Amino acid sequence: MSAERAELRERALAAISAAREPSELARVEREFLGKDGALGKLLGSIRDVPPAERKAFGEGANELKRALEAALAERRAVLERERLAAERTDEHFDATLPARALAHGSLHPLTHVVRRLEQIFSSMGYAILDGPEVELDAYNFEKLNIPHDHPAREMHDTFWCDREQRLLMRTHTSPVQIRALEKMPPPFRAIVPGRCFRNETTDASHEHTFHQMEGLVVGEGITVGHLIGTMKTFLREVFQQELEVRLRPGYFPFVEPGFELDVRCPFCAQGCSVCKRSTWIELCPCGMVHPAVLKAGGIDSQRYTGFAFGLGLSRLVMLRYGIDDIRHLMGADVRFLEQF
Ligand code: FA5
Repeated sequence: MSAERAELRERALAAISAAREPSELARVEREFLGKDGALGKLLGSIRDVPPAERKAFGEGANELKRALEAALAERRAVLERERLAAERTDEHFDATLPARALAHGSLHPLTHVVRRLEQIFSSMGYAILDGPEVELDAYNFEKLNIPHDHPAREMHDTFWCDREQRLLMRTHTSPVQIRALEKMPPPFRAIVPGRCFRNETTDASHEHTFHQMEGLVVGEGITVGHLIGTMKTFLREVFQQELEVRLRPGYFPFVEPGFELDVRCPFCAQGCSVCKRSTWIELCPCGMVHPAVLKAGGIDSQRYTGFAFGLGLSRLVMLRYGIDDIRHLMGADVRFLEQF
């Protein structure tokens, strides 16, 4: 019997190491270890073994089974290694190719500009404030000296959230002026970068959602001179050159006097497409805080004065990076954003 087992072992091991394909190996496995395989037949012959030798016979058969299983596993691993090696030398595989670069995110141009402005104004002692985007009519209009029936409301095409509750999407960052006056005792300086919303038709220079940066300075003896000095300082920092500014009269119910501040075009001397050939660029509305606004914020308007400005941030970003259509800023086109 043991000679028969030895012969089976030899035959099976030879067949296993001769197998060149996993399918061939599977066939060898069936031939020797399968249900009707050679080893099964050998075990079936235990009936012909004298009872005294049956135990040894069974142990021998089991040992052979384990040996064949181990040889099969080893051969299977060898075939798998050979398959991988063959794949690696395949003509399409170039081990010298550099790995694909990871895609890095980039900051939005608005974020770049806001961060720079925050640095500049903080270095001048300004606090950076925030305010709600869903605002009360009282803060967006009433307390800013724009009562219910005031025609200036028509310039702010408003998205109403709830007309009964007088809740709206803020149309400018100026409501934070009142919130600051209510909370901060003068003297103080603050800027408020943030999103604003207007229900207007969009074009290359108008968006329904855009960014402004409010500025507010309140103290004793604040004058238009402080306003001009501040604007010139911040423009010098942003454009890295000394730029002339000019004030034209402008009307906003919450400032008196009110101005439009223009800046000399930083890109040309004789006129270009950015300044529409005028050499001046309209930068931001501003003015001296109206006494009615100071009063609405609980401030003594006899003692304190202040100036305020409302910088169109989206437009400053366009100017800074030479972007010709404001809709790129909120368009979420990655090809555009990746440039910054
Ligand atoms: C205001 O919003 C005033 N709150 C500004 C102000 C503040 C005046 C403090 C005086 C004192 P105006 O509606 O003009 O003003 O908007 C200010 C700036 O926001 C504009 O000059 C423009 O740059 C920008 N802006 C206004 N509407 C849009 C829009 N739809 N899309 C993009 N930018 C806009």
